[in-house]
Amino acid sequence: MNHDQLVQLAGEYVEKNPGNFVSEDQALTDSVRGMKMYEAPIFGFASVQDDFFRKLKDQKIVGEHHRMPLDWMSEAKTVISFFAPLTENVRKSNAKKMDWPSDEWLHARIEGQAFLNDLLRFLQNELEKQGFKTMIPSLSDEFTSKIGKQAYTSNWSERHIAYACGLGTFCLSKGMITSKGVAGRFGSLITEMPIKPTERGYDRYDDYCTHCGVCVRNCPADAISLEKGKNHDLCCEFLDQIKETSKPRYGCGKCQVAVPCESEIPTK
Ligand code: B12
Ligand code: SF4
Ligand code: SF4
Repeated sequence: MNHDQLVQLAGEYVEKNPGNFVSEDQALTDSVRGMKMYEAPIFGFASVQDDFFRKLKDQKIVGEHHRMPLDWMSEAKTVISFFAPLTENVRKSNAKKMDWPSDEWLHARIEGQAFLNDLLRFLQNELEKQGFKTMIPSLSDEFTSKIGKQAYTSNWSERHIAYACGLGTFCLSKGMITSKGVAGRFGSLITEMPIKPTERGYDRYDDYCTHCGVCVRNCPADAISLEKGKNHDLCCEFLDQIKETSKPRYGCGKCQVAVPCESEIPTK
Protein backbone atom coordinates (compact mmCIF):
# COMPACT_ATOMS: atom_id res chain seq x y z
CA MET A 1 0.00 0.00 0.00
CA ASN A 2 1.27 3.48 -0.83
CA HIS A 3 -0.15 6.99 -0.61
CA ASP A 4 -1.79 6.88 -4.08
CA GLN A 5 -3.43 3.50 -3.42
CA LEU A 6 -4.90 4.77 -0.15
CA VAL A 7 -6.40 7.83 -1.87
CA GLN A 8 -7.76 5.64 -4.68
CA LEU A 9 -9.35 3.16 -2.27
CA ALA A 10 -11.11 5.98 -0.42
CA GLY A 11 -12.35 7.47 -3.70
CA GLU A 12 -13.80 4.13 -4.83
CA TYR A 13 -15.44 3.57 -1.45
CA VAL A 14 -17.19 6.95 -1.61
CA GLU A 15 -18.43 6.31 -5.16
CA LYS A 16 -19.74 2.78 -4.58
CA ASN A 17 -20.68 2.29 -0.94
CA PRO A 18 -24.49 2.41 -0.43
CA GLY A 19 -23.94 4.24 2.90
CA ASN A 20 -23.05 7.39 0.94
CA PHE A 21 -26.53 7.48 -0.62
CA VAL A 22 -29.70 8.31 1.36
CA SER A 23 -31.62 5.07 1.74
CA GLU A 24 -35.32 4.70 1.05
CA ASP A 25 -36.26 4.04 4.68
CA GLN A 26 -34.23 6.97 6.05
CA ALA A 27 -35.23 9.58 3.46
CA LEU A 28 -37.06 12.58 4.97
CA THR A 29 -38.70 13.33 1.60
CA ASP A 30 -39.06 11.51 -1.74
CA SER A 31 -36.71 13.98 -3.42
CA VAL A 32 -33.72 12.98 -1.29
CA ARG A 33 -33.99 9.21 -1.86
CA GLY A 34 -30.77 7.84 -3.29
CA MET A 35 -29.01 11.21 -3.02
CA LYS A 36 -25.21 11.07 -2.85
CA MET A 37 -23.89 12.98 0.18
CA TYR A 38 -20.09 13.23 -0.17
CA GLU A 39 -17.55 13.45 -3.00
CA ALA A 40 -14.18 11.69 -2.97
CA PRO A 41 -12.05 13.02 -0.10
CA ILE A 42 -8.78 14.92 -0.42
CA PHE A 43 -5.93 13.82 1.85
CA GLY A 44 -3.08 15.38 3.80
CA PHE A 45 -0.35 13.74 5.87
CA ALA A 46 1.93 14.77 8.73
CA SER A 47 4.72 13.04 10.60
CA VAL A 48 3.88 12.30 14.24
CA GLN A 49 7.24 13.98 15.02
CA ASP A 50 6.06 17.32 13.56
CA ASP A 51 6.66 20.05 16.20
CA PHE A 52 3.41 21.71 15.16
CA PHE A 53 1.40 19.17 17.22
CA ARG A 54 3.02 20.52 20.40
CA LYS A 55 1.86 24.07 19.48
CA LEU A 56 -1.76 22.89 19.68
CA LYS A 57 -1.32 22.63 23.46
CA ASP A 58 -1.06 26.43 23.60
CA GLN A 59 -4.21 27.77 25.31
CA LYS A 60 -4.64 30.33 22.49
CA ILE A 61 -4.77 27.56 19.86
CA VAL A 62 -6.52 24.57 21.50
CA GLY A 63 -5.10 23.87 24.99
CA GLU A 64 -3.14 21.50 27.20
CA HIS A 65 -5.93 18.88 26.88
CA HIS A 66 -5.25 18.41 23.15
CA ARG A 67 -3.50 15.09 22.66
CA MET A 68 -0.30 14.43 20.78
CA PRO A 69 -0.45 11.73 18.05
CA LEU A 70 1.81 9.44 20.11
CA ASP A 71 -0.61 9.71 23.08
CA TRP A 72 -3.10 7.76 20.96
CA MET A 73 -0.66 5.18 19.63
CA SER A 74 2.97 4.95 20.67
CA GLU A 75 4.06 3.03 17.52
CA ALA A 76 2.58 5.66 15.16
CA LYS A 77 4.52 7.29 12.33
CA THR A 78 1.93 9.25 10.35
CA VAL A 79 -1.23 11.29 10.91
CA ILE A 80 -3.68 11.00 7.99
CA SER A 81 -6.36 13.67 7.61
CA PHE A 82 -9.08 13.87 4.97
CA PHE A 83 -11.70 16.36 3.89
CA ALA A 84 -14.84 14.94 2.25
CA PRO A 85 -16.58 17.70 0.26
CA LEU A 86 -20.39 17.75 0.28
CA THR A 87 -21.98 17.08 -3.11
CA GLU A 88 -23.35 19.98 -5.14
CA ASN A 89 -26.89 18.73 -4.43
CA VAL A 90 -26.38 19.05 -0.68
CA ARG A 91 -24.64 22.42 -0.93
CA LYS A 92 -27.10 24.04 -3.34
CA SER A 93 -30.16 22.74 -1.46
CA ASN A 94 -28.93 24.39 1.74
CA ALA A 95 -28.66 27.77 0.02
CA LYS A 96 -32.34 27.87 -1.00
CA LYS A 97 -33.74 28.93 2.36
CA MET A 98 -31.35 30.70 4.68
CA ASP A 99 -33.24 30.29 7.98
CA TRP A 100 -33.45 26.49 8.21
CA PRO A 101 -31.24 23.59 7.08
CA SER A 102 -32.36 21.64 4.00
CA ASP A 103 -33.31 17.96 4.36
CA GLU A 104 -30.25 17.17 2.24
CA TRP A 105 -27.98 18.99 4.74
CA LEU A 106 -29.59 17.23 7.73
CA HIS A 107 -28.99 13.84 6.11
CA ALA A 108 -25.37 14.68 5.28
CA ARG A 109 -24.77 15.75 8.90
CA ILE A 110 -26.22 12.60 10.52
CA GLU A 111 -26.33 9.67 8.08
CA GLY A 112 -23.36 11.29 6.30
CA GLN A 113 -21.25 11.26 9.46
CA ALA A 114 -22.18 7.61 10.03
CA PHE A 115 -20.93 6.90 6.50
CA LEU A 116 -17.68 8.82 7.09
CA ASN A 117 -17.15 6.74 10.24
CA ASP A 118 -17.52 3.62 8.04
CA LEU A 119 -14.98 5.10 5.61
CA LEU A 120 -12.56 5.61 8.52
CA ARG A 121 -13.03 1.98 9.65
CA PHE A 122 -12.60 0.75 6.07
CA LEU A 123 -9.28 2.61 5.71
CA GLN A 124 -8.13 1.37 9.11
CA ASN A 125 -8.89 -2.20 8.01
CA GLU A 126 -7.06 -1.78 4.67
CA LEU A 127 -3.95 -0.40 6.41
CA GLU A 128 -4.02 -3.18 9.00
CA LYS A 129 -4.31 -5.82 6.24
CA GLN A 130 -0.94 -4.49 5.03
CA GLY A 131 0.51 -4.91 8.53
CA PHE A 132 0.30 -1.27 9.69
CA LYS A 133 -1.36 -0.83 13.08
CA THR A 134 -3.86 2.04 12.74
CA MET A 135 -6.32 3.83 15.03
CA ILE A 136 -9.08 6.44 14.71
CA PRO A 137 -8.99 9.09 17.48
CA SER A 138 -12.59 10.33 16.96
CA LEU A 139 -13.94 6.78 17.39
CA SER A 140 -11.77 5.94 20.37
CA ASP A 141 -13.26 5.65 23.89
CA GLU A 142 -10.66 8.22 24.89
CA PHE A 143 -11.99 10.90 22.54
CA THR A 144 -13.71 13.74 24.43
CA SER A 145 -15.47 16.88 23.30
CA LYS A 146 -17.12 19.70 25.23
CA ILE A 147 -19.99 21.53 23.62
CA GLY A 148 -21.69 24.08 25.86
CA LYS A 149 -21.49 27.66 27.08
CA GLN A 150 -17.93 29.02 26.81
CA ALA A 151 -16.45 25.56 26.26
CA TYR A 152 -16.27 24.38 22.69
CA THR A 153 -13.36 22.07 22.33
CA SER A 154 -12.08 18.50 22.07
CA ASN A 155 -8.93 16.50 22.73
CA TRP A 156 -8.51 15.92 18.96
CA SER A 157 -9.64 18.85 16.85
CA GLU A 158 -10.09 17.64 13.26
CA ARG A 159 -9.59 21.13 11.79
CA HIS A 160 -6.32 21.71 13.65
CA ILE A 161 -5.16 18.25 12.56
CA ALA A 162 -6.12 19.02 8.95
CA TYR A 163 -4.17 22.29 9.22
CA ALA A 164 -1.12 20.33 10.41
CA CYS A 165 -1.56 17.91 7.49
CA GLY A 166 -1.47 20.74 4.93
CA LEU A 167 -5.16 20.53 3.99
CA GLY A 168 -6.16 24.15 4.59
CA THR A 169 -6.60 27.11 6.90
CA PHE A 170 -9.19 28.50 9.31
CA CYS A 171 -11.51 31.36 8.37
CA LEU A 172 -13.76 34.06 9.82
CA SER A 173 -16.67 31.63 10.40
CA LYS A 174 -14.20 29.33 12.23
CA GLY A 175 -14.61 26.63 9.65
CA MET A 176 -11.66 25.34 7.69
CA ILE A 177 -11.18 26.18 4.00
CA THR A 178 -9.47 23.52 1.86
CA SER A 179 -8.71 23.42 -1.87
CA LYS A 180 -12.25 21.95 -2.20
CA GLY A 181 -13.75 24.71 -0.06
CA VAL A 182 -15.30 24.78 3.40
CA ALA A 183 -18.51 22.76 2.84
CA GLY A 184 -17.64 19.27 3.99
CA ARG A 185 -16.41 17.22 6.90
CA PHE A 186 -13.05 16.00 8.18
CA GLY A 187 -11.77 12.68 9.46
CA SER A 188 -8.40 11.40 10.61
CA LEU A 189 -6.39 8.26 11.36
CA ILE A 190 -3.06 7.57 13.05
CA THR A 191 -0.96 4.81 11.53
CA GLU A 192 2.34 2.96 11.65
CA MET A 193 2.63 3.35 7.87
CA PRO A 194 5.33 5.90 6.97
CA ILE A 195 3.96 8.43 4.44
CA LYS A 196 5.71 11.56 3.12
CA PRO A 197 4.26 14.66 4.88
CA THR A 198 2.24 17.13 2.83
CA GLU A 199 3.75 20.60 2.60
CA ARG A 200 1.76 23.33 4.39
CA GLY A 201 1.29 25.95 1.69
CA TYR A 202 0.33 28.76 4.07
CA ASP A 203 1.88 31.00 6.73
CA ARG A 204 -1.05 32.38 8.70
CA TYR A 205 -3.73 30.32 10.39
CA ASP A 206 -6.45 32.08 8.34
CA ASP A 207 -4.54 32.61 5.07
CA TYR A 208 -7.31 31.30 2.79
CA CYS A 209 -10.06 33.60 4.14
CA THR A 210 -10.59 36.91 2.30
CA HIS A 211 -12.70 38.41 5.13
CA CYS A 212 -15.31 39.24 2.49
CA GLY A 213 -18.08 39.00 5.11
CA VAL A 214 -20.58 36.93 3.07
CA CYS A 215 -20.80 34.33 5.88
CA VAL A 216 -21.69 37.20 8.27
CA ARG A 217 -24.75 38.04 6.16
CA ASN A 218 -25.74 34.38 5.73
CA CYS A 219 -25.78 33.43 9.42
CA PRO A 220 -29.39 33.19 10.69
CA ALA A 221 -28.20 33.45 14.30
CA ASP A 222 -26.09 36.61 13.82
CA ALA A 223 -23.25 34.60 15.27
CA ILE A 224 -20.50 35.96 12.99
CA SER A 225 -19.15 39.50 12.73
CA LEU A 226 -16.18 41.01 10.89
CA GLU A 227 -15.02 42.71 14.09
CA LYS A 228 -15.46 39.91 16.63
CA GLY A 229 -15.29 36.73 14.55
CA LYS A 230 -17.66 33.96 15.56
CA ASN A 231 -19.73 33.54 18.72
CA HIS A 232 -20.12 29.80 19.43
CA ASP A 233 -22.88 30.33 22.02
CA LEU A 234 -25.21 31.94 19.44
CA CYS A 235 -24.40 29.27 16.85
CA CYS A 236 -24.95 26.48 19.34
CA GLU A 237 -28.29 27.91 20.58
CA PHE A 238 -29.51 27.98 16.98
CA LEU A 239 -28.40 24.37 16.42
CA ASP A 240 -30.31 23.40 19.60
CA GLN A 241 -33.49 25.00 18.21
CA ILE A 242 -33.14 22.93 15.06
CA LYS A 243 -32.59 19.77 17.09
CA GLU A 244 -35.87 20.38 18.95
CA THR A 245 -37.79 20.13 15.67
CA SER A 246 -35.64 17.77 13.63
CA LYS A 247 -34.36 15.33 16.29
CA PRO A 248 -32.28 13.17 15.92
CA ARG A 249 -31.04 15.33 13.07
CA TYR A 250 -29.68 18.86 13.29
CA GLY A 251 -27.27 21.17 11.48
CA CYS A 252 -27.14 24.59 9.82
CA GLY A 253 -24.03 25.36 7.77
CA LYS A 254 -25.36 28.57 6.16
CA CYS A 255 -21.84 29.96 6.72
CA GLN A 256 -20.57 27.22 4.38
CA VAL A 257 -22.95 27.66 1.41
CA ALA A 258 -23.49 30.53 -1.04
CA VAL A 259 -20.11 31.89 0.06
CA PRO A 260 -17.00 32.43 -2.11
CA CYS A 261 -15.19 29.76 -0.07
CA GLU A 262 -17.97 27.13 -0.45
CA SER A 263 -16.12 24.78 -2.81
CA GLU A 264 -12.73 26.42 -3.48
CA ILE A 265 -10.12 28.75 -2.00
CA PRO A 266 -11.60 32.21 -2.60
CA THR A 267 -9.59 34.68 -4.65
CA LYS A 268 -8.34 37.71 -2.75
C1 B12 B 1 -17.20 21.76 19.26
C2 B12 B 1 -17.62 21.69 17.81
C3 B12 B 1 -18.59 22.60 17.37
C4 B12 B 1 -19.09 23.73 18.25
C5 B12 B 1 -18.03 24.86 18.21
C6 B12 B 1 -17.36 25.02 16.82
C7 B12 B 1 -15.83 25.29 16.76
N1 B12 B 1 -15.45 26.00 15.72
O1 B12 B 1 -15.04 24.88 17.59
C8 B12 B 1 -20.46 24.09 17.57
C9 B12 B 1 -21.55 23.27 18.23
C10 B12 B 1 -20.84 25.56 17.61
C11 B12 B 1 -20.22 23.55 16.16
C12 B12 B 1 -20.94 23.96 15.06
C13 B12 B 1 -20.71 23.52 13.76
N2 B12 B 1 -19.89 22.55 13.38
CO1 B12 B 1 -18.72 21.67 14.61
N3 B12 B 1 -17.46 20.64 15.69
C14 B12 B 1 -17.06 20.76 16.93
C15 B12 B 1 -16.00 19.67 17.23
C16 B12 B 1 -16.72 18.49 17.89
C17 B12 B 1 -14.81 20.07 18.10
C18 B12 B 1 -14.16 21.39 17.69
C19 B12 B 1 -12.93 21.70 18.51
O2 B12 B 1 -12.26 20.81 19.02
N4 B12 B 1 -12.58 22.99 18.64
C20 B12 B 1 -11.40 23.40 19.33
C21 B12 B 1 -11.31 24.90 19.40
C22 B12 B 1 -10.04 25.28 20.13
O3 B12 B 1 -11.30 25.40 18.05
P1 B12 B 1 -11.39 26.93 17.67
O4 B12 B 1 -11.75 27.76 18.83
O5 B12 B 1 -12.22 27.05 16.43
O6 B12 B 1 -9.83 27.26 17.30
C23 B12 B 1 -9.42 28.56 16.94
C24 B12 B 1 -8.02 28.82 17.50
O7 B12 B 1 -7.20 27.70 17.36
C25 B12 B 1 -7.62 29.96 16.57
N5 B12 B 1 -6.19 30.24 16.51
C26 B12 B 1 -5.65 31.33 17.13
N6 B12 B 1 -4.35 31.37 16.89
C27 B12 B 1 -4.03 30.31 16.10
C28 B12 B 1 -2.80 29.92 15.58
C29 B12 B 1 -2.72 28.73 14.81
C30 B12 B 1 -1.40 28.29 14.25
C31 B12 B 1 -3.90 27.97 14.56
C32 B12 B 1 -3.84 26.70 13.75
C33 B12 B 1 -5.15 28.40 15.09
C34 B12 B 1 -5.20 29.58 15.86
O8 B12 B 1 -8.11 29.57 15.27
C35 B12 B 1 -9.21 28.67 15.41
C36 B12 B 1 -10.40 29.22 14.65
O9 B12 B 1 -10.62 30.56 14.93
C37 B12 B 1 -15.50 19.32 15.78
C38 B12 B 1 -15.07 17.85 15.59
C39 B12 B 1 -13.61 17.68 15.99
N7 B12 B 1 -13.29 16.63 16.69
O10 B12 B 1 -12.78 18.49 15.66
C40 B12 B 1 -16.70 19.71 14.88
C41 B12 B 1 -16.42 20.44 13.55
C42 B12 B 1 -15.50 21.62 13.84
N8 B12 B 1 -17.75 21.00 13.14
C43 B12 B 1 -17.95 20.98 11.90
C44 B12 B 1 -19.15 21.48 11.30
C45 B12 B 1 -19.37 21.13 9.83
C46 B12 B 1 -20.05 22.25 12.04
C47 B12 B 1 -21.33 22.96 11.55
C48 B12 B 1 -21.36 23.47 10.11
C49 B12 B 1 -22.58 22.10 11.86
C50 B12 B 1 -23.31 21.49 10.69
N9 B12 B 1 -22.79 20.38 10.19
O11 B12 B 1 -24.30 21.97 10.24
C51 B12 B 1 -21.37 24.14 12.54
C52 B12 B 1 -20.49 25.30 11.99
C53 B12 B 1 -19.90 26.11 13.02
C54 B12 B 1 -18.73 26.96 12.58
N10 B12 B 1 -18.97 27.98 11.78
O12 B12 B 1 -17.61 26.69 13.03
C55 B12 B 1 -16.77 20.39 11.14
C56 B12 B 1 -15.94 21.50 10.47
C57 B12 B 1 -15.97 21.50 8.94
C58 B12 B 1 -15.20 22.65 8.37
N11 B12 B 1 -15.15 22.73 7.05
O13 B12 B 1 -14.59 23.44 9.03
C59 B12 B 1 -16.02 19.61 12.29
C60 B12 B 1 -14.50 19.54 12.13
C61 B12 B 1 -16.63 18.19 12.32
C62 B12 B 1 -16.07 17.26 11.25
N12 B12 B 1 -15.82 16.01 11.61
O14 B12 B 1 -15.85 17.62 10.13
N13 B12 B 1 -19.21 22.63 16.15
S1 SF4 C 1 -17.44 33.85 3.37
FE1 SF4 C 1 -15.67 35.22 3.13
S2 SF4 C 1 -15.25 35.93 5.25
FE2 SF4 C 1 -16.59 34.15 5.44
S3 SF4 C 1 -15.17 32.44 5.73
FE3 SF4 C 1 -15.60 32.54 3.52
S4 SF4 C 1 -13.95 33.83 2.67
FE4 SF4 C 1 -13.95 34.13 4.90
S1 SF4 D 1 -23.61 27.00 11.52
FE1 SF4 D 1 -25.34 28.43 11.16
S2 SF4 D 1 -25.63 29.46 13.12
FE2 SF4 D 1 -23.61 28.50 13.20
S3 SF4 D 1 -22.20 30.10 12.49
FE3 SF4 D 1 -22.74 28.87 10.69
S4 SF4 D 1 -24.48 29.97 9.80
FE4 SF4 D 1 -24.27 30.73 11.89
